[in-house]
Amino acid sequence: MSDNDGTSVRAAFAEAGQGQVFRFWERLDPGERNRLIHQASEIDLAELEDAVRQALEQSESASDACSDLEPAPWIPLPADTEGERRWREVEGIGEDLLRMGKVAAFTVAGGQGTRLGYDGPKGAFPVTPVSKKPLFQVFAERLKAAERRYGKTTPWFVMTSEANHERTKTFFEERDFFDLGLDAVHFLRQGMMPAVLETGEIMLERPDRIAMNPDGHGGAFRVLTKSGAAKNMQEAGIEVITYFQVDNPLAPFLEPAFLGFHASSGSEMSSRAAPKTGPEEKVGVFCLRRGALTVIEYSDLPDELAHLREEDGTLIFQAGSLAMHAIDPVFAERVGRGEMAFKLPSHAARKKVPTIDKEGNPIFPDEPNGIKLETFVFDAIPLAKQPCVVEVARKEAFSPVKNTEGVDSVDTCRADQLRRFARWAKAGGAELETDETGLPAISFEIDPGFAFDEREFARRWKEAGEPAIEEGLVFDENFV
Ligand code: UD2
Repeated sequence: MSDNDGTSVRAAFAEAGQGQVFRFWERLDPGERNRLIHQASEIDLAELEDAVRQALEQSESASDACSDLEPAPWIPLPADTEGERRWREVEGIGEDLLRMGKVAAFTVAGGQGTRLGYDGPKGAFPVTPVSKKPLFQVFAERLKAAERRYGKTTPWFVMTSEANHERTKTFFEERDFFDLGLDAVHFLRQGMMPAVLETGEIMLERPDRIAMNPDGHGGAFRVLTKSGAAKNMQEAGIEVITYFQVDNPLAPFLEPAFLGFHASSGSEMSSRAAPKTGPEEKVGVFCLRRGALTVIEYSDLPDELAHLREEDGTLIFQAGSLAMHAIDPVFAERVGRGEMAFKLPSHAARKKVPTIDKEGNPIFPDEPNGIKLETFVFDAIPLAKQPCVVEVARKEAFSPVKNTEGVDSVDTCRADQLRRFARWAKAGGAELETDETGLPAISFEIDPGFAFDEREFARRWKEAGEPAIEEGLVFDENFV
């Protein structure tokens, strides 16, 4: 702030057509004025204007942008011995990266989780079927298991936002960082953007407060750069950032084969995909647009393209994005700096934004009344060299908790975890009753601390004397 009464900030806002931000100025007390000026001075008005213009143009031209799309090629799961050989080869490359400590994990956990209606950081949500371990613990245990297996600590970066940063940190502190060690976990608070009206005017949440929201998961690049984390990673010899969302307890973010494909193809950003469950599934789709690999979000993919099918019934645009990527830290830093050729586009999300009326009384709208401006991490893919897409078996890798009921809910996630445990147990030789969907008749749990994958489960279960699997049994780190 260059002046005590905020004159220059207010003048800059007035000049940018945003003078309404200070419309209650006369009735604010000195403390409120200070807070508002402080908040306003953190907004880059030129960047905001750019973002608004672009986001609004993009909403208008979304269908044009889809006029020349083709389905994207991907590396399929191994289907024959040659495929298996190739996967084993790249698996070795990925294992070497883990062994040499060249991998960092990155979780986006800055979202507001409104659909789940959970009051707390989403990563604190109890997710496992028996011991109700929170999502963060599941990931921490996978990191621990990798450390035991490869002998190197994989640093973990957790992206938070203003709304949940403190609570997320406290959650980890109270649980002693799940034994990962204080130095292995890093919290990065993502940036915020003001909410705007269709006219581009900044909205107020209170007479002395601008309505702000997290800048989208694309903010990952910016915070990695601004905080110096991307640079520190490079100095520490990190070559791959393995990116995943906090809502998916099955996320195979340390799977060596994927890391290996990424590293061996010279890719700056690689992604995982699985065939969509149907045209309506709410996941983005990998496409080629004028030859460039890109993700088209489900809401932007025209219905007629989403429903196109091959003769055998498979969807033509079938490569669903599961929001898992491998990213080169040098590339991340370049995107985070936001220079011309590496600038992520802004998207407009029309949402219910708590605001105030002309008199300053609070309004909690029933309908969308404002625009949140966000960038998306997958918009970096067309900016990357040699981006590649690698298939993953959905049942092993993807079951997000997003809703209280229905698809992607607490129940579907619980059932998918149980199906995975049952598959591993049966493959290892255990007797277990399951229904036609593979759901076991009993609830039990295999924690990452016990087994990292199916092969490890079989070995440890045998070593433990092939115990019978009963209701409520938890195979955890200490199980013998
Ligand atoms: C996302 C993808 C969708 C598909 C699906 C898979 C988008 C726009 N769509 O849908 O294509 O891959 O996931 O599950 O991403 N987050 C932040 N900061 C933010 C906003 C979000 O950290 O400012 C995190 C959030 O905590 C969550 C993740 O990003 O972990 C995804 O956000 P979402 O739940 O809004 O995305 P969704 O389910 O619409």
